[in-house]
Amino acid sequence: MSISRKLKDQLVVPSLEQLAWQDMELGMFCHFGINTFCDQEWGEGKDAPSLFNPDGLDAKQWVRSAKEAGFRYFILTAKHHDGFCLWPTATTDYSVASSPWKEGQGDVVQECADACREEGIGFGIYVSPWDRHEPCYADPQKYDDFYCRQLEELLSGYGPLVEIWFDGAGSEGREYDWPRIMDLVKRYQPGAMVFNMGAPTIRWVGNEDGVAPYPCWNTADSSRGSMFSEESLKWLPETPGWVPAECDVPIRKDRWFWHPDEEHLLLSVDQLMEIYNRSVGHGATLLLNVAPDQRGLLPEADVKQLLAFGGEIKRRFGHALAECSGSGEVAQLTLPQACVIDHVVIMEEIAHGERVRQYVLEAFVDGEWLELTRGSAIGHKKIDAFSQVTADKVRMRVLESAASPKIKSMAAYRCGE
Ligand code: FUL
Repeated sequence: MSISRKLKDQLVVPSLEQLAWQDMELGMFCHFGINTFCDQEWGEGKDAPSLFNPDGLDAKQWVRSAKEAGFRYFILTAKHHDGFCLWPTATTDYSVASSPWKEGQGDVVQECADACREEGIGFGIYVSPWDRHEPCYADPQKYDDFYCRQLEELLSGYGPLVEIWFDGAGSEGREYDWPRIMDLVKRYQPGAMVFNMGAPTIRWVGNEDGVAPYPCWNTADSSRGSMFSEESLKWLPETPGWVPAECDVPIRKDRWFWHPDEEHLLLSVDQLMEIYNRSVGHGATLLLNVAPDQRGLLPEADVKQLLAFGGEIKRRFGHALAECSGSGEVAQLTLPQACVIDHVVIMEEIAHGERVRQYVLEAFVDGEWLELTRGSAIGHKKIDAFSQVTADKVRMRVLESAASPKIKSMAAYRCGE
């Protein structure tokens, strides 16, 4: 890498909106729609709106569950690939307005937006570009108009939005009018993150298992390899140099929508914690899907698991034994007395960029420094797990950095029994 390129890299920093988004760490994804009533994942757009009748729908239950589990934002599938719209759009009659639910007077997007505002968590929308119902999809220009009108309704009517989720599935080889779409986002929701297409401000991590590779750098230059499609290589020029990753995964293995009798697919709390450590713990954001059932409620078993997961995060990381912050090549904390520890969580001041490139973590045990582990990227957060040691002090020595390291926090924990 040439020196000038390296210097340029060092200067890449997040926008204020990206910083705020990365601080949220945990989002809940919510796949709900006509598929929920058809026991399917990818409807062809032929299922009758009369099937949609979630007569116990309570978006507050969805959002409250997310909030109680410690999630900070919530993303609803306003339109999945089947084209069925969860808001009463003027663009098509393939929507809730043609369903028996609330006699066609309901609006799921509005109910979610209201619930998020009441609970004080961020609201985002997923709007599939690929539309298997809409006849004009075959005509790119006409469909661009149609899709932009849909987006305009959503962007202008339900904000503020923290994220717009553009799903690349089904769109391989298809060009949409991204400059026009991005103009709409900028006009109505300038603070919203744009997921993975157009001029993205956040990126797909490259799998649907909820885990980020390590290292998972935030800079676009070092992350292109993990992008979803060829499309992302043709990003619009205004795509920023800082593009953090979001890790999406459903709480029921490989199932984004609800299906009957599949509680056995629920991930265990241990599996969810493994996912947490490899997403949030690798500096990325975790977007965990929990799908409402045909009543329009999150199933009790899923809520129980979600809350158990949130509880376990708090149990492990809610109380630090000691914490420090500061600038320079060494961050060191002193434990109140010799303590058993098994995790250290480090956060960089990413407002100043991703400065740490290599580090070693050490514990002062029986009068000498013992190496616990080594790492490269820290970024927003790095969770290091290691076998239990009884230590008086912990230090991180930065071995390589792009500029003087700025550590927002380094904290030691005992998570195991
Ligand atoms: C994929 C879609 O095809 C799935 O149905 C789901 O929406 C997932 C989040 O993204 O690309």
